[in-house]
Amino acid sequence: MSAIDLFTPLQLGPNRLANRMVMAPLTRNRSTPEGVPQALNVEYYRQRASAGLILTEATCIAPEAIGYPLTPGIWNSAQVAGWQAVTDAVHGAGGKIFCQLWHVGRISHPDLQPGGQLPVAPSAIRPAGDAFTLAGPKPFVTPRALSIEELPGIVSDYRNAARNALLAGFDGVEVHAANGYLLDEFLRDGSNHRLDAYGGGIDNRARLLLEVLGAVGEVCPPDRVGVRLSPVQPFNDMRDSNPQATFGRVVELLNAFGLAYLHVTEMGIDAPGSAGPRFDPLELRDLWQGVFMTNAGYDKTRANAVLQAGQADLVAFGVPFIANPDLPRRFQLDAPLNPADPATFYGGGAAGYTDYPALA
Ligand code: 8OZ
Repeated sequence: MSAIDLFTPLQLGPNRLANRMVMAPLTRNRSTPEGVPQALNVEYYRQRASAGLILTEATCIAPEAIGYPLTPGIWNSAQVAGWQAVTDAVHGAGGKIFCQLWHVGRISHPDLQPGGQLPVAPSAIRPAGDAFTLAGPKPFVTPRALSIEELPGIVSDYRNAARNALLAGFDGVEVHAANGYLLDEFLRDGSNHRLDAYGGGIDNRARLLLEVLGAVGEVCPPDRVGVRLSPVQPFNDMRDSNPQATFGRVVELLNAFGLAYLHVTEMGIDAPGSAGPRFDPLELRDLWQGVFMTNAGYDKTRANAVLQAGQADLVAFGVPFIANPDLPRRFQLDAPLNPADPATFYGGGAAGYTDYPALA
């Protein structure tokens, strides 16, 4: 047991976090059609600057990385300018903010791709389910397997996006390697059936992620880079035959990079019908030699308990930050929380986005 709680500051590389409460990355589908953050998005993030650290919504690294309408990007100068207004607002309010770098892989649709092309993936395996297109849900298509010659281009897109993130004033970046998107599709054996150096054994499946981190590290100091993993997240038709072994080895490999933190979401751990392979996130915590961020369904009591037990150093809160822009203050005062309205999570305007009230 320790005296650390959610309100104990944390030095994270060069960034001093005022508290241990992280705003989780939250897709809200309210950018312009060109993927540019706008004034409404600036206001949303500014309202939430009392989080110790804000992780942006997943942000596309290239036009091919897009899988949902109205999600932001960070590959061009208009997007960088849009994000600069966000980071200025958050910094002006005393906060810290990292940009989450995203390539959706197969979780897309030709309607959302440049030139109507097929989405790309490690292997040509169609996920069950529907893509969200501007015309509504449409069944996922079978993606095109990336050739080995194309992978340096993907790595380079991550490097470019990280460089742009720093140009836009972000305090760091989080590489999104979770939830069934491209990097996670490489990590897990349900979606990666490759026979080359990027498939098969775990070290091969982790190769693209490690190359991405190497490239991002060329333009952004590693102590300003985090990684998000989701070992048992079934979302997006994901599975792995042995998540404990896969992600244990991934974490061992990640130790070499001197990253700011490792972010592990426990989503899916008690999903109905997921009595699949055994998984204990604490084993990853023990293997990891740096700052450990946990996530998924925590409230104040459970979050303080894991911090005090040394089972995590940071806790990311998603839905509570949607509905409570001043969540740290509410936790500090034990004030009641606003309930969140799922009907306004994805898409729309200010309603359910910037109109949740702060305490008087
Ligand atoms: C919900 C809806 C759309 C995208 C993730 C980026 O799961 C997402 C996402 C979540 O990481």
